[in-house]
Amino acid sequence: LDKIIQRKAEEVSISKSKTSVQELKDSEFFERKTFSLKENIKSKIGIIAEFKRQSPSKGIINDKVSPLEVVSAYESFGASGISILTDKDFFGGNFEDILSVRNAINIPILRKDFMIDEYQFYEAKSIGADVVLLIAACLSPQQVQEFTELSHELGLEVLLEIHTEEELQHFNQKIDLVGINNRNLKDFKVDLQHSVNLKNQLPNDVLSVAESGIYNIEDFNFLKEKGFDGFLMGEYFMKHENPGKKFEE
Ligand code: IGP
Repeated sequence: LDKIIQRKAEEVSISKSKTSVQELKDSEFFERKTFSLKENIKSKIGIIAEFKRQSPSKGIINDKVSPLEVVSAYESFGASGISILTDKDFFGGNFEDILSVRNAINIPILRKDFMIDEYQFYEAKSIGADVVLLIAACLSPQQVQEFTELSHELGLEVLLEIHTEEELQHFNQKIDLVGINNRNLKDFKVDLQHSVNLKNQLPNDVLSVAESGIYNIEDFNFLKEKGFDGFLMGEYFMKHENPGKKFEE
């Protein structure tokens, strides 16, 4: 994670030198009205289906399919929202993956990246994202608060990702959704019961999302029964030749 953050800081400083915040504000998508993931989690099945080509833990998952075909299928089979990785170096994503699908679907898109600088929130809005991920392990509670306020000014919702009890401190009332990562980003181990225990320490009225390592219907049903509102799933769909088809099943 430290390595990713370090690389991300370099990437952001390069982007800043190439494109100003004003130029981002001038983009076609900057003024658009965003879709609400909060609303869609409540009104639909709750699955946030992810487009992910590769990851540090799994290597290449699927590099044969296009974002447009995959996310259109996710939408048509009832996904509440879409998650798209925009990190290039570690996850093989890019902005084009969001830009190329934005006008084709009518459900919220989460820009999945490592957000460490204000600039990236303007960027997220300019490429057509509706929601951003804030990873507690990369940020101070103060930063989470500030980035949440900025996101709301831009019309973006915030999904705060936590994994440990200490990270509960990063929660504040303005946050839209709390994601509990079933996977430890340090050793990649998945522990669903750990997530349930953490969830039980959150205020009751907060929308919760179980993230990662949901590999079968039993996992999904277990988490649903324990009260999770949302389910962020990537590999389960992406490792199939036809990820949208997998969703349908
Ligand atoms: C999806 P999975 O195990 O279903 O492919 O996981 C998603 O939760 C995972 O990609 C993820 C992630 C992250 C990726 C969760 N938090 C933070 C990058 C950064």
